Amino acid sequence: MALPTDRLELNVIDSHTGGEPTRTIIGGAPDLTGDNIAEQIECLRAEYDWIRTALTHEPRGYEAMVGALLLGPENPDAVARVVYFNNVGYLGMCGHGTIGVAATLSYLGKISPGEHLLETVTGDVYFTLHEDNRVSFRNVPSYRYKTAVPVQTKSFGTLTGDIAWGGNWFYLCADHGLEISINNLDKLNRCCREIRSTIDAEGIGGENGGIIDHVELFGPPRREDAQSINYVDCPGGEYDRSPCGTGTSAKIACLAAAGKLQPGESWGQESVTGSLFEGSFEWQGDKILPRIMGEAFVTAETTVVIDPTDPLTFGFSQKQSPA
Ligand code: PYC
Repeated sequence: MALPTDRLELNVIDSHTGGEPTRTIIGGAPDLTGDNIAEQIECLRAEYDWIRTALTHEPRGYEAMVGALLLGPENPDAVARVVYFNNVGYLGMCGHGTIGVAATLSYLGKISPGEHLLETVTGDVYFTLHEDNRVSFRNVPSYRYKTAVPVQTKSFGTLTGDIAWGGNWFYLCADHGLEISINNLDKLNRCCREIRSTIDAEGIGGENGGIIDHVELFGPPRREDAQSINYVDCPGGEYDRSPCGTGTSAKIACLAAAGKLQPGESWGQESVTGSLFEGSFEWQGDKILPRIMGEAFVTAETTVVIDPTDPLTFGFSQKQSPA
């Protein structure tokens, strides 16, 4: 990777979805080579990874930030192709990011209420911008892969959880015994770190060797309109401030597989910060098509200056990259 030697500007719109930030790049990014989105992501990773680090690390960003790079779509009916990234790498799908991108496109006057198509590396995602500015999206096919998988931890004993796909791979656990609360972040984080380290050490994975890079802990909700509260540990060691769109999809896939949620029935998923996603599903063969609804608000329009004379222009990280 060659770092830029000239001063550059990246135009971004920041938003938050239920507290979780999305930084959408709307200008200044270089053209990516590649015949498809997977090749374009490879080009971004190999040639321009400094864009990711500059935008999601201090001092120009912070590590909870999820980035979204908008590219021209292949399908003329799609509003954009989107690549999601975070403080340690590139994400398959991102639910809160999809809601954030929709709010950003609406803020820019590029879309009106109605249904729109986004291309992601995990497949096509249709989202609906509602009249009240809320956004729902139909996620990629999701499914429970394994049930009641035991994982030993040093501090929390042997836990059990399901493994499910919701656009990313999740280990979903409810028997951790911890309070899911913003006042308990250190223990929640430690529990997820220990689960991740056993999963990595024992080679526990998703289908076809898929890497489980998200851990989701559940508990009884505080909100009356929710059925569950979650704490979601993301690949870079940050927690999702929102209920996590792909995590809620994975949860709904597990509920559907267990016969605990019926098609069309609503599931209120509260986040550790108290925000809410509403989810439901329909069957597609033996998988589900989840529909997730949430809201996002634009927080800033920013020109990020990449100044090669600044020794910290490409950011510094306090987190370790996942395996
Ligand atoms: O909402 O799917 C999501 C997500 C993944 C990582 C952070 N948010």
